[in-house]
Amino acid sequence: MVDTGHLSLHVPEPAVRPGGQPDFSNVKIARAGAVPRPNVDAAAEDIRDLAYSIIRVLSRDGEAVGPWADLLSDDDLRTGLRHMMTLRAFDSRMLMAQRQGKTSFYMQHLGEEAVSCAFRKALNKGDMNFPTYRQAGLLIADDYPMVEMMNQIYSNESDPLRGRQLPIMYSSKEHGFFTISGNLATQYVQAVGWAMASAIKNDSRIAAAWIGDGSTAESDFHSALVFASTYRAPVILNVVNNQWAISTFQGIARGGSGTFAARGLGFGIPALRVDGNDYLAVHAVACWAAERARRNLGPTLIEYVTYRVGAHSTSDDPSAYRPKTESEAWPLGDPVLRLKKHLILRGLWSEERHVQAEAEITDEVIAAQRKAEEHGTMHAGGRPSVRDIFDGVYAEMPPHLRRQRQKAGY
Ligand SMILES: Cc1ncc(C[n+]2csc(CCOP(=O)(O)OP(=O)(O)O)c2C)c(N)n1
Ligand SMILES: [Mg+2]
Repeated sequence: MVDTGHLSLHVPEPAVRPGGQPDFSNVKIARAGAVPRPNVDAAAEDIRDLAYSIIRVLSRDGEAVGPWADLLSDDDLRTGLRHMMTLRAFDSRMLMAQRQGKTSFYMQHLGEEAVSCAFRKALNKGDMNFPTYRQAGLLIADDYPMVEMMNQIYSNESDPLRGRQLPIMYSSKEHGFFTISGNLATQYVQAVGWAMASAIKNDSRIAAAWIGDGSTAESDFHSALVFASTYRAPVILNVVNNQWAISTFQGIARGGSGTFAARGLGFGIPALRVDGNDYLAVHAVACWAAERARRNLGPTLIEYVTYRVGAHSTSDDPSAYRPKTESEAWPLGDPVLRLKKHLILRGLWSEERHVQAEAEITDEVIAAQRKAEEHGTMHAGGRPSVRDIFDGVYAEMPPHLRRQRQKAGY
């Protein structure tokens, strides 16, 4: 045995630092249409390659090609574009509202709109998402009222969560959107548990777990995979690889596994890697995984390859840790522009209609904002009652809390 006496740790470094030339040569991109579409009952070991490639439908020219194309109608596609544009407009107004002091905090989806918007369309009513803070498209694409989202962001008197959650941590049982937890990765075990419960009850509803690249380093992620694998839980295990976890590049959490999708293989879970900026590909892959779950074939792990174009949150400044022009160099493009191009190519859309739709959507968002602001913002107008702090946790309030509530005057 060789003993050099000079051990050292390997600490992965991002390819470029601020001031450098953006470089995505590490992102190996398969040609659109090149990756096969296996049967949904394929075994994980028979489709290993799919965890290392990237499933894509939209070509550079905007055509939908290959075996993962052709699931959506013309109307579905136009609606999908509208959802992504709405999420983008919503983000832009709420970022502004945060700068105006109307809320303390906001997190945007810029560049990642296709992931949550297209995924939602693969689920049925009654299915349950366990999202992170970057999947508001699940609500938008399910027609959850924007006013309710804004009421939550403002923590105003109409906030459905009564001021008890950080802004953007929505919750809606009816819309299949489980309460967001600020403690990353907890939702992964919850999703698998919920899916197991659904199977135990012989129900037909499935669950979707959501996590970011960075948070897969948490042990909850791995525990969830063990249970999903052992009990073949009807769950879709989503990993959104947007290249960054605040200031930490994805190479840290990924470690030596090559891709995040490959994590599934060690657990015997079929794993797919998909172009997260391709609305059609995301939808097709999500449908494949949903069908597996519904047919009781067990879990699927999906890695969405995308890029976080904006700052992590309103408390972050990415110029401190990545080149300012990095997003322009991102090779998978912009999800809104790519779907727009596809629709125009097929004669279903035009530049004029796009401009008009943008104006209509902005009006809708502003109208929702006005309505929400009638019920107050962070510093002005109506707010939830202090009494609400004490409600909604215990079915029967314990004596010490009752005493605290009395002390507070409620
Ligand atoms: C258990 C836990 N650790 C750390 C944090 C602080 N934190 C909030 S977001 C974040 C980065 C998460 O990155 P990623 O999982 O890639 O998701 P993304 O923000 O890119 O969507 C961190 C470290 C937290 N909220 N919870
Ligand atoms: Mg991330």
